[in-house]
Amino acid sequence: MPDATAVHVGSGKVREIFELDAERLLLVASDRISTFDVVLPTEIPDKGRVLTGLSGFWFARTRSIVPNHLLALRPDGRSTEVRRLKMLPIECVVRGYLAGSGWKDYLASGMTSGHGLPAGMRESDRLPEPIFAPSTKATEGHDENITRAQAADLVGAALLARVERAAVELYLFASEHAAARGIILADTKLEFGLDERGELVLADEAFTPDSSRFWPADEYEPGRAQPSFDKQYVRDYCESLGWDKVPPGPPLPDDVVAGTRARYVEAFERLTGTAFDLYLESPSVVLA
Ligand code: Q0Z
Repeated sequence: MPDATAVHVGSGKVREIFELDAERLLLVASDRISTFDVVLPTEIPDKGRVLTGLSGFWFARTRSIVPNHLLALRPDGRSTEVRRLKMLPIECVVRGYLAGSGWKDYLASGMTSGHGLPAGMRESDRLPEPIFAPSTKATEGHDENITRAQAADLVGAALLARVERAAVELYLFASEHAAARGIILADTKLEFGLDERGELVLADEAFTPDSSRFWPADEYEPGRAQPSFDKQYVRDYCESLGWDKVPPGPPLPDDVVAGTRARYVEAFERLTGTAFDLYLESPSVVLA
């Protein structure tokens, strides 16, 4: 629970945002899970702590690439105090593999986000180099891919160039770290803001399974959609029901909840090298 004085200022599908004072916000990650864009009625215990710990881990390790908004991780393991920034009006997707809307764009046009790609690529293939794919922030529904020219109209060409360099460098760092631990970080969505001095700052969450596609490297097989490291049991269960993917979503049985929790914890432990129980005792271990 946030302080009695914290004012709720926003909700995401699975997170809440509170105002602490003029300079600081509190981000709280719940245990809610969404699949096929629908939040399910059953929670995954500790999912919010896994995602908060992972973000903290990446923020601590990427500070020398770009400064970030993190001020403190609270003892509950699911709340972070952050600097309040002037957020840029674009989402910064970096794609290392051809999946999701990148794959759809490629099939339709041979391009994605204005980048021409080699002919004959298969679904889930690794891209020759990571692609910066900005999108607009939709208030509801899906973010819409935009070209770099459109993104430059929104934030200015000079700032966009800084953002692109930072986003690609961050992706390269995180994807190399993850690959060495058996997790393919296929793509990621980053958000940036400007601080009071006009410095570019990484905000929101960083390289969590909710903001990125995590694929198990040992099951990687291009030419098809890849299983999700974290949500595959949930998707398979939902598919087995023949649910139409229109809300409300189905409740999850205990074995699907337990299997999914175990996958989140496994991703946390592989990527951070820290036992999740240690994180629960002392969340700041991931910042060391
Ligand atoms: C992030 C979001 C969430 C709902 C605003 N450091 C910052 N400064 C200013 N604004 C934000 C941040 Cl992170 C900010 N969001 C996205 C997060 C719940 C929406 F936890 N919205």
